[in-house]
Amino acid sequence: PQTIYRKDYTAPSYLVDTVELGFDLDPARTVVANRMTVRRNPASAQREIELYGEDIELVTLRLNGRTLGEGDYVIEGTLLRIPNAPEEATLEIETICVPESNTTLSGLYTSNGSFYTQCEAEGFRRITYFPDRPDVMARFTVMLRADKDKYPVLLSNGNLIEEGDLDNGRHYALWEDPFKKPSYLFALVAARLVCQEENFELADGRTALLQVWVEEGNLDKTDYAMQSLKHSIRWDEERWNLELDLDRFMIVAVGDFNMGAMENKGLNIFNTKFVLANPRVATDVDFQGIEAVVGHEYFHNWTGNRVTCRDWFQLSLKEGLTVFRDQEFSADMIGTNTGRAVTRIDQVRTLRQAQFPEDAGPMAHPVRPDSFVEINNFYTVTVYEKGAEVVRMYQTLLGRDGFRKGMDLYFQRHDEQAVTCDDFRLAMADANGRDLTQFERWYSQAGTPVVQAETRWDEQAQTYTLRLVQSCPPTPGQAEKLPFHIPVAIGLLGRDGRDLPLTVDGKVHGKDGATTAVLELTEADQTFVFTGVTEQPTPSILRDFSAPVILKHGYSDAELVHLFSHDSDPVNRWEAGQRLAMSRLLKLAGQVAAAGNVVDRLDLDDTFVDAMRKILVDDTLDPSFREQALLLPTESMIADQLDVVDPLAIHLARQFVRADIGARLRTELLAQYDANQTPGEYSPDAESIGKRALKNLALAYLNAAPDEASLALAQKQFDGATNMTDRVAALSALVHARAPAAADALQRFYDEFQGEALVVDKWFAMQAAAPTTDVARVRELMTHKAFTLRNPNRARSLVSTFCAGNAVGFHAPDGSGYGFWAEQVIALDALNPQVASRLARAMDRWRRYTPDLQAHMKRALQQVAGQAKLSNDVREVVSKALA
Ligand code: B3K
Ligand code: ZN
Repeated sequence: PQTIYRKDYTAPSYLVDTVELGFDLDPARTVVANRMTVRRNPASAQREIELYGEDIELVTLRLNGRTLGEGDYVIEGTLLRIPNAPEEATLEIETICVPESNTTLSGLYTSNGSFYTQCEAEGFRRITYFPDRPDVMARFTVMLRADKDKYPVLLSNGNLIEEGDLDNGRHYALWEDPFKKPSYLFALVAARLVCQEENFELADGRTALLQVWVEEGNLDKTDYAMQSLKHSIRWDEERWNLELDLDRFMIVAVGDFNMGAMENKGLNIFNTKFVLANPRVATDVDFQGIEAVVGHEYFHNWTGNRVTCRDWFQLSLKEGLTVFRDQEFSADMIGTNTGRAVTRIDQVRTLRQAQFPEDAGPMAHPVRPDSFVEINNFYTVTVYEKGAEVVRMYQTLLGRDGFRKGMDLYFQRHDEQAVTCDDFRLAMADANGRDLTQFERWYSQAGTPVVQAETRWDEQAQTYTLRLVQSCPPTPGQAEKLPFHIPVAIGLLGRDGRDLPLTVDGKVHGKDGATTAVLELTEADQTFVFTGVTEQPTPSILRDFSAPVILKHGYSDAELVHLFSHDSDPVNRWEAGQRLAMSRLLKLAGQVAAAGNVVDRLDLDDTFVDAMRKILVDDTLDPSFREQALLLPTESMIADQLDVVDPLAIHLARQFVRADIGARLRTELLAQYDANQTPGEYSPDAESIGKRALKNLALAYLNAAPDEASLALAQKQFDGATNMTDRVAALSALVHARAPAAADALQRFYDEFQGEALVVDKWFAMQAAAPTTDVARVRELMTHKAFTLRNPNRARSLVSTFCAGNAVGFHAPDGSGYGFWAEQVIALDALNPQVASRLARAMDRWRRYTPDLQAHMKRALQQVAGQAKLSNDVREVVSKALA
């Protein structure tokens, strides 16, 4: 496979003004007629028309009415070139594709007998020949023709112009998108669906028709998506002054989908997982996911669609920015300070759980990558979540108002253009009169920066000196790194736990009561001096996680307990607890490993348990915050701190801590379990979600070292649950406690919900993640009648959850987990390379495991790499892992 480099970018040779597409939809043979007007791009020296096509049969190709024959054009792989083309031309292309056998779910495919499309990144070329690249933006008109009985609903982008009946039981619909767009935003749906709809008044007085389309039996699960859509529209108007630019906005849910959702202009297509919800089938986390993803896709209408990417290396331009926007949306929807902080804590957890490991592994890449083999492999936590952190840092550096000015300038300059990350950065710089040249390194350098802090209080001079030293480890292709421009938000706590006033390098902060200063670390080694510091402070560094870095500071336990008890910044307050927990977990994991993975004579100190107790019972704190504060770092976060990873030792150590907390805080946990019940009608508001989270965490701790009473509590909750959140929490407690009643509960759960695909996914996932589950059990589950590899959600629920979410089972000492992984990657790759490639990444960090495991892992990777027939997607991942 060929590597594509950012530095090789050239402008498109021809531009497309209009595209008229005609579809005769048939699962076995869909005929696509494409008529487009093209003209030479003055910005290009190239004189050939370049079109892409993949897995489609070319029937005819006409240029200005003349049918082209062999010799008039050249097809090499996916590229079709027409040399000697005139300045302007009308191209007419007829192609055939076979949606029902398209298992890749890219391009035009069928799901449960209906038609759907997914074109980002390069799926449009699987529908027709086209300059399928994001910097070619055209106006689309789409005629859909299909059997009326089987496909009563015909949808595409933009506005419905006309619809009617044809002969032979067929009907048609004509759609026109008033905005020019890149081909990756094209979509069509032809299906048997029903919708919830509503007319919604926009800020400027216009009315838009909002629709949520689902299969017949799911109309009782569309309320929350509709509500989230309305909230999203309002929020974009209020916070950014951005309006819906169409008369109609549609969301369609489909059961077979590679990702979460897709922002096609005016016709968002969603994985059912991010649309369908009611209290019976969806958990609090599902409701939150729906709000975030509905928001995300809607916000793309401006950040992605109106202003799009010049090329796929710029992906984070739209994704990092849109993730930042959906994060801010979710935070604003909660509104309270603690609520916002809890969403921020969730973001930090995601970064540490998934992005830091990616940044330290063989697939590490900058937020704006320099090269790729398969672009679909670069829809990563780095491009999305680290990209969002980069956007957030502008806001931290420029302030909310300054950031808003930058956004306004960005839209003013680039509306209806395809631009780069540099364009965004320049809009931020110019709108604020700032030089953000150095900030560019956040886009170009991979790896997680490490910031080492040293502090010294001078009692005589009443000064407090903070020295920050930054470095960044090498990543593939980047041995040396230059210093980043890092906003470091800091506060100083006095002995009484309150924030001290701040004067840094002569600049007084906190005149307006603010006790956090944003320092700008730009050098490799830089010192900041606080004056007027009358007592030895405890530093609260990197408040609100002001930069995606690893902060090292030699905190004592006493300082951490002080921060954990008092820090006015909830994120750093949580962070102090995580540091306390991590040091214990690392020590215990070492002891377990040294004892040959036996849990023997381990001990958890009172300092830690008391600190946890204090937070647990502090009723002045929101339950949602207490839940976060009591959650231990995950096994993979612990693994990330170790040079040699022994997954079983980590698991045993963490289980020991959970069980010990469960036993020693028993009374308090029971009290919180009772105090945080949410009787009455289920509501997914932040306060209720927080209570359920704390209550269910208490249940999990109580069942980490279960006695009869805690098992009975879980059983009682399972039997009496009136919502899915409480039901799965109870079931999971039973399963993880290896309760004798677990098998029966699992069976009852399945029997009750077997008609709900998304709940069946939960059923598989819960078993896949259970520490009692080994490869043999997963294989057994794969023979279940409800299992199929063809549905991405189902494949992920069992196979990916086991490989990426069950360290004990997956890393079995005999290597059986890795053999299973290789087998499934190969099987999935033949069906759906994108899903296979995600699974392939479970082996990314194989070099960090114990020597025996490493050897097994290497063999499994080589087995996959040795396949003669492999997609570019999987090939890129395994060869980078082995490199
Ligand atoms: N932009 C899409 C992702 C498409 C992925 C293609 N492999 C969803 C999103 O980020 O909103
Ligand atoms: Zn997105």
